[in-house]
Amino acid sequence: MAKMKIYGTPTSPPTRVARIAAMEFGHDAQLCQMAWRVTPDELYKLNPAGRVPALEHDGNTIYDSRVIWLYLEQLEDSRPSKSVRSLSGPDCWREANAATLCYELLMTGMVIRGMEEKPPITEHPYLARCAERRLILLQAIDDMASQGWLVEPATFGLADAVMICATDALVGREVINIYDYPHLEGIRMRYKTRKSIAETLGEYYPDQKGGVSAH
Ligand SMILES: N[C@@H](CCC(=O)N[C@@H](CS)C(=O)NCC(=O)O)C(=O)O
Repeated sequence: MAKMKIYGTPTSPPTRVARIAAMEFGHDAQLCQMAWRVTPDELYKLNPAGRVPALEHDGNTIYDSRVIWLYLEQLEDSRPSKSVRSLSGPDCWREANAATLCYELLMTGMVIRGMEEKPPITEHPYLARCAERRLILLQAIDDMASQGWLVEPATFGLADAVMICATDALVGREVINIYDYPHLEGIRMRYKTRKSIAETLGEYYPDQKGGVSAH
């Protein structure tokens, strides 16, 4: 069988979520670099939405990191480590809400960054709306974390993965100070040594810096 492929970029947070999923479920996926600014047509052929990540496996092309996580979770030859929490079971909806808020946080970073590209749209009211949403989300997710979220501290799930990828991108681009969110920082620290988290971390160069100050 052909090797599993994930199309995306090393610093794309949702691409990282997909790569984390592959590692957590015991698959050796190849990252195929696909920059939407450089090769847009190639990407549209793969995913009509023109977004990364996309997963290629066994004749299937799956897009959207959340769906990729679900796909891999249900794959017959997936071998998750014991600590990987399933999205089914009693905590399913709590986990789903947590993951949704973490995805919303991830999207605020991308919208702000996209709107700040050249030519910049620095005055657009939606920019302020996203910056506001980001602050409220960070506070809400930090509060959830302080109450024993993410579902069960000893386990690792989609919500943790998305939170870590979203906040890594914000911290790496110096948009937020993570110490303002001590419970999130605690969870990030706990997972810093997790192989999938450590091995998928991209480098944020100064010219990639985007977003507006969170303060
Ligand atoms: N909901 C999607 C979001 C994917 C996404 O927006 N990826 C960004 C890269 S980080 C992208 O492809 N952007 C291209 C664009 O905005 O046109 C997922 O979770 O996979």
